[in-house]
Amino acid sequence: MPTIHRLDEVASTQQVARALLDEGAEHGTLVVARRQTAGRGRLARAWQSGEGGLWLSMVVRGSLPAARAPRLTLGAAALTLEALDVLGAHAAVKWPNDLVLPHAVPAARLGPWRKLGGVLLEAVLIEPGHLEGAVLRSAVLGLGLNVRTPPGGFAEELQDVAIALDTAGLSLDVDTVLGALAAPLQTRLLDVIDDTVFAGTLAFLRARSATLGMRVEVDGIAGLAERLDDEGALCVRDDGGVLHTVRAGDVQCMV
Ligand code: BT5
Repeated sequence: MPTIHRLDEVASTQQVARALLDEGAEHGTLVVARRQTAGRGRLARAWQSGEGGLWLSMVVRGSLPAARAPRLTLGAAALTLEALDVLGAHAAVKWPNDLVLPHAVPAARLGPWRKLGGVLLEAVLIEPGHLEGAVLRSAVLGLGLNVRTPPGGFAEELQDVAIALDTAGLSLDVDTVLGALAAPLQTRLLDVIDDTVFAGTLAFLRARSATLGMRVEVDGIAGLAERLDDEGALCVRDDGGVLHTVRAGDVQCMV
């Protein structure tokens, strides 16, 4: 199995994994840190990552059309749900990259959900293509999961956003969660390049979606999150009946 680098404190495991990738690390090399001082989400948003969470990044080497790169985010989310199922936590995916747990009190943006974790895919090498289009050759896949609520609770701005597995009654340590997730990510993530495997991933995600059937706002479009298309894009029907296909974005669930 590829190496798992366990570190104490880093700025971001994404940076460390990127450096390892640049040095030639093989696909599946994992970096895990107990704490991050500059953990990040998409669009340079901050990711709070004190002790008590699983903060990991994986070196990804493969070959898939760049337009299909979102498959990796969706595939990682599905593998995470499967691993959590085995541990006894039944999470859902808020399209495209949020892992969420249900919550009794509706909140702005998340509706009846709270964020347990998130997936972050950062492409490293995309080769321009000719007939077939650009090809993704390498990337760093990040995953953050709140396992235990930080002592004193989450930061003020995450009060109505974040949740940890312990709140759902699961008292696990971070290593147990890593143990359930590492091998599936290392050995199965790239399977989604295969159309048949990805169709299965999508079927699973449709059944475990926190988004489908909800009233949402995404990319300035408000409407009903109707379905995921064959590439995992979100199809939203606006109030005028027009169907919009959204390939990436931030979904706000209406309360
Ligand atoms: C994500 O971004 O959800 C992807 C998060 C990926 C974090 C991992 S940890 C290991 C690796 N190393 C890194 O530096 N990053 C990856 P996004 O969809 O943009 O969501 C970011 C938003 O989530 C923030 O703006 C906050 O609202 C919220 N947030 C921040 N920290 C959180 C936490 N610990 N738990 C729940 N929500 C959080």
